[in-house]
Order: sequence, then structure tokens, then C-alpha cells
Amino acid sequence: MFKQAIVRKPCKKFQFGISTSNLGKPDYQRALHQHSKYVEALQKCNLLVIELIEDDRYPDSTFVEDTAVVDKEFAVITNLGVESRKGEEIEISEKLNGFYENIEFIKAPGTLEGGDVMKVEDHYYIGLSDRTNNEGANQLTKILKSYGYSSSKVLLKNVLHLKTGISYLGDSILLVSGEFKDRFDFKKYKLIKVLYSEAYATNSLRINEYVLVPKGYPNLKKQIQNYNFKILELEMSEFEKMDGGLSCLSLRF
Ligand code: CIR
Repeated sequence: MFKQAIVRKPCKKFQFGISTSNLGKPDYQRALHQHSKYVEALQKCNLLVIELIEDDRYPDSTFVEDTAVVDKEFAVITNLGVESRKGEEIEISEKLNGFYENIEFIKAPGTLEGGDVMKVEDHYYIGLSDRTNNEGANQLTKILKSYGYSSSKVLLKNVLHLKTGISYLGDSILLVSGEFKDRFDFKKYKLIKVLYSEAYATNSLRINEYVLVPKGYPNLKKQIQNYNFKILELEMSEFEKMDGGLSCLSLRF
């Protein structure tokens, strides 16, 4: 069970963040509105939501998931893999200090972003991406081991982050798209294969008894409903334009 979440409002410089989507410039007011609905959804999932104020120094700072890996007994502050985002983790670290006795750090030359880390029961998958390097993954592996968790690395081919293309819904069920549909590592799970045209929605998010799903992906919605999950649909268009999905907008612990 998750009890709380940290989020950060999109800042006025949101449109200047990193994007490869080719979906055009996000509308700031609409992004703020979508973000407030996201916060409401987290509250509906019974989370206490800690909302940080916007930070114009970092256009991508609404994507807080990348700044930390959080579990019950520890938080790991990451070292983000792109120059324009380095420093976002500082305020998050200060906040997490109030909740955790054990705070660990990924240190240079290691880089790691939370979007590349997926927990499946007591095992962690760590994506090796443009943002997470082998050294960062090794540091995380060592930290996880010291807390009794196993982990393995997954080399990414096309996606930005591991969780862009795969997410864990619980009960041994994974949503998978693109390069993850046939990977050996994930064959032992129940796979929900997401249509190419709905790949964005692979980054859906299980929180307590709900699954948050982006609006506008009817096939995926049906596939998830078949497993009897309770669904909350959210408009995500402005975040999609900036390569961000549902998980990226919060740290849940
Ligand atoms: C970036 O490129 O860093 C942001 N525009 C999007 C980050 C998305 N985060 C995530 O998938 N965890």
C-alpha cells in the first residue's frame, strides 16, 4: 500500500523541457489543469499528496519520478542523466529526508533516472538507457542488495525510459509494448500486449486499488478491465507532448 506521493506543479518554462514527441508545444494552462486532476486522482487512491511549488529553473521538474527511487525502507536520490535536469533532485532529497532515515545517493560518473526503475514484487528491473548508465545501475544494484532486494539490468533499444514501454500492475501482470513484448526477461509474467497505436498508454499506473490510465486508449482500457481492475482515466495530452507519462508525475511511497 502506498500512503503518500510527492508531485511538483509544471513550471512556466514547461514548454522548454526536453521533447522528442513531435506533438507540438504544450498549453501551459491545460497542463496545470491536467496536473490538478492527477493530484485529485492520487487523493482518490487514498494518498496524502505533497505538492511542491513550481520551479522555473527546471522545465522538466514536474517529472519528479526521475529524481528518486523510493521503497519502504529507503530512498535513493538519483543523478539525472541530462545536464538540464541536474539539480532537480536537491529539493526532493530535502523533502524525502522528512520521511526516511535511510537516504542513499547515485554518484557521478553513475547516472540513473527513476523512470528506468521498475519494481516487480521483490525484484527490481533497471533499464540501461541514454539516461541511466551501467555505473549508475551498478550503484543501485549494490544499494538494493544491501536492503535484501534482487535486481537485473534491461538494455533499452528505442524507448526513453524502461517504464515508457513496460509497467507492472501487480498480481504478476505486466503491460508491455514494442521492444518488451518478446523479451525473455518478462516471459514468466502475464503480459498485456499494448497495441502499437496505443503505446503511450503502456505507462499506466497501479496505485492501491486503482489503475490510472491515460484517456483516449480504448483497447488498452478494455484489456485492463478484463482483469477486473478499477480504472481512473486521466487526460495526459500536455505531458505526452513532453515525453512524460503517468508514473513520471509522482513519487509514491
Ligand atoms: C525528459 O526528457 O526528461 C522529460 N521531458 C520527460 C521525462 C519523463 N519521465 C519518465 O518517463 N519517468
